[in-house]
Amino acid sequence: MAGKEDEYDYLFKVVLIGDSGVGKSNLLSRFTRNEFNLESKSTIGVEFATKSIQTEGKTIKAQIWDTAGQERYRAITSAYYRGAVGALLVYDISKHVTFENVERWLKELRDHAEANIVVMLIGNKSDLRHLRTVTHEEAMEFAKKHNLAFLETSALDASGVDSAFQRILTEIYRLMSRKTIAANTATGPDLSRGETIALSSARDDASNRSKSSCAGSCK
Ligand SMILES: Nc1nc2c(ncn2[C@@H]2O[C@H](COP(=O)(O)OP(=O)(O)O)[C@@H](O)[C@H]2O)c(=O)[nH]1
Ligand SMILES: [Mg+2]
Repeated sequence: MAGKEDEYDYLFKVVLIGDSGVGKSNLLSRFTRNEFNLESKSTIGVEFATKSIQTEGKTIKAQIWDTAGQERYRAITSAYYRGAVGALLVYDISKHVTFENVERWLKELRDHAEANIVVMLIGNKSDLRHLRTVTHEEAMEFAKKHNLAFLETSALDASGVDSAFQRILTEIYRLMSRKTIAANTATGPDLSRGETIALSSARDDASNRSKSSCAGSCK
């Protein structure tokens, strides 16, 4: 049934990446369900969750993909990145090694994701001030050098979480509308009526994957 919540102008696939334990699954549950879980469960079992936001007069439906713990073994498959237009690259401000590994995650993106994917660096667990090992300045400098947007968040106290998603989705939208204008002026199709572009395949892929990966194991 097509309810009101199913009406959107654009659907964007965004992936969560970063070391195990940095808070990816909790960022997703905080943003989409306003929930936080103190226990560390490496497998939460959702492949993705969705939430719609408004930006610049458009409704953007974000389809946010979470790993099921494969990052622990550096075994994320290319299907995870397929069709993704954004990535939140997460580290833990209280574990410096997770920040050091950001460089490896950027390489992973270069190898598996679309070249023009929008990447945002997220320093999560900002509530753990007393345990901080990655300074704001250090991360800011790194983000500048690599041309990434950067924000600190706390999935626990919810600070910065909505802003992070809002910012990456708005940036993706702006980038895409600039491209659409360029395509129109270069005899492209008329996309000014708010048609979804090129993401339907990602959507089909998503639902197929959900079905196949749930075969015999999901309740
Ligand atoms: N203090 C604090 N703990 C967090 C935060 N986000 C996640 N955690 C905890 O960190 C652990 C790992 O979180 P999880 O979301 O499973 O990380 P993932 O492996 O990256 O998906 C869990 O015990 C969470 O409760 C946060 O913002 N602040
Ligand atoms: Mg997780």
